Amino acid sequence: MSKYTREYTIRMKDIVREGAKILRKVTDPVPLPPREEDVEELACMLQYLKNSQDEEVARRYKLRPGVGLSANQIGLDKSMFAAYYTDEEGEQHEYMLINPKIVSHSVAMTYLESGEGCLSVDRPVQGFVPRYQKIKVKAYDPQGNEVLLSLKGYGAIVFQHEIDHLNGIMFYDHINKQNPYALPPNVPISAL
Ligand code: UDB
Ligand code: ZN
Repeated sequence: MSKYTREYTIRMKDIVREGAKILRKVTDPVPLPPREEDVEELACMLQYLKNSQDEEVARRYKLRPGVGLSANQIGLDKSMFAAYYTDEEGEQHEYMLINPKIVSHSVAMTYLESGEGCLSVDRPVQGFVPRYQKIKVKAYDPQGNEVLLSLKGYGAIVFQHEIDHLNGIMFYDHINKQNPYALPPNVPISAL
């Protein structure tokens, strides 16, 4: 039995911070169908996100409210992430995804007006993080079934942030080094 059973509550102390090597390597693919242990870990990751967005629970356990969490952020070298967020239309979404890959994306880009942060980064980082406005993602669900998802806007930003983690990429790698508020030229890009 792994450390991350259904009973196991992920806390801030379990979240790996920048500087750790595991955040800079490409994570290993998860063999399919996933083992029960992998699925339990994913469920714990999703539960962290739900707990962290519940004001009472977040206060009691001092959780930073999160919308996405990748397995390497809790020290697991596995290609999987959980996401839990409300989109710009007010729809709530939750995902537990294994071996996700972006299979296509729009030319148009977007970025969060307020910039991005990261549960693994304990300092503010200024600047715009350009992301594709729309993406199609191929992944596997906890049952081991292939899923093809279309994301746009905020959901697309969350997925790109998490899929980057699984490839050892941090959000600030995308910020322009000369001017953190510069945006890619010759590309349609609008703020979110
Ligand atoms: C986050 N949270 O979870 F609109 F309830 C960020 C942090 C870094 C600020 C904790 C976040 O955006 N929370 C949020 C936003 C809302 C409503 C709400 C909670 N992440 C996830 C992360 O670090 N994953 O690895 C960073 C986001 C920046 C862009 C997408 C992911
Ligand atoms: Zn992050």
